[in-house]
Amino acid sequence: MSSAKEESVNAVIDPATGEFKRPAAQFRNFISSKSNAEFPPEKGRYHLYVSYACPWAHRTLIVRKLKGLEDIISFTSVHWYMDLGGWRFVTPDEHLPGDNVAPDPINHVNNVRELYLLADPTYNGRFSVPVLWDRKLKTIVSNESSEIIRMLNTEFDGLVGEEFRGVNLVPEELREKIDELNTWIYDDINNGVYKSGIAKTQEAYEQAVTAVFTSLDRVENILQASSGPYLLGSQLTEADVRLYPTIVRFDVVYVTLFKTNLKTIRDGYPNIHRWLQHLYWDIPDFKETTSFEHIKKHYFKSLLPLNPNGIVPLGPLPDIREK
Ligand SMILES: N[C@@H](CCC(=O)N[C@@H](CS)C(=O)NCC(=O)O)C(=O)O
Repeated sequence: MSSAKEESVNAVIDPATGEFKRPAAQFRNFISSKSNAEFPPEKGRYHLYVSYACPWAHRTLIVRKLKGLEDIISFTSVHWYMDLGGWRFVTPDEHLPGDNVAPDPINHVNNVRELYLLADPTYNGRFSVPVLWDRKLKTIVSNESSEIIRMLNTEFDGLVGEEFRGVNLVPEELREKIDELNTWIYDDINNGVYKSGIAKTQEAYEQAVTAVFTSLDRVENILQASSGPYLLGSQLTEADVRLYPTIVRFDVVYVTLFKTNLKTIRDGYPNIHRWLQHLYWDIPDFKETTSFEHIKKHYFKSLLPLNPNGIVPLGPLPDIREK
């Protein structure tokens, strides 16, 4: 018998092949500093709704900090538990770890679904995070993390402190290389772990898990040959930011829950491991946006078809090794 939860996971499974297919996001507006833009950059106007557990939302929290946007764009994280009703905000009496895990301070709704319906009562897509909300027009600017981080990277430079104007995660001379890395890292690693974990046939799983490890091998070689600590040498770029949320979840969640268990990062990929430890321990923006409690509880307790009793593994310990 298939539970309602399984049906919700089945909604994105290709019935012919058993493969997981992630549907495209539907709110695709851009904040722009060009004159007469519908969504101009403004201090205090935009709010990010995220989950600390979600790797796509995690990117937006990292870029918000790297770009010095903490006083310009506020944020709220939902509860780590995503049930059949989707993501919900905590109630005033619930106290979870992490900054800004709070009841919705802007729209005072109970859950992310209600937020989407405020923006568009006819909306019939997925109720996903992250959501970039416009307080002024009371609508969703974007629910696509890859585009949100591009806006944060460039469009607020007139408002951020001087030291952050020089931070450019997609410098023009590296843009092509970043886009190329992003494409296969998204398909095979960021989304690849989900394709492995949610596959409904042995073939779909094996194909996905093979792609995950082929591409991790490729990342390992790139980092080994790199002239600096990052994927593209001495400069931290968007490609590192987009890879990090998956790698930091890899050993603690994906290896067990998603069966991506041919190797671990900590014992199988010395260069990726060193890169991960550097980002986590040396650049506070990465550690401060990483909550292993939200991450582990979310995956092991919300994706119940994969872990029916909702038991959260104690290991691996530590979550991430000291350098
Ligand atoms: N295209 C989106 C994908 C975001 C996404 O899939 N978020 C997941 C959580 S990790 C979600 O909110 N899922 C809820 C749902 O599909 O109902 C992005 O990158 O922003």
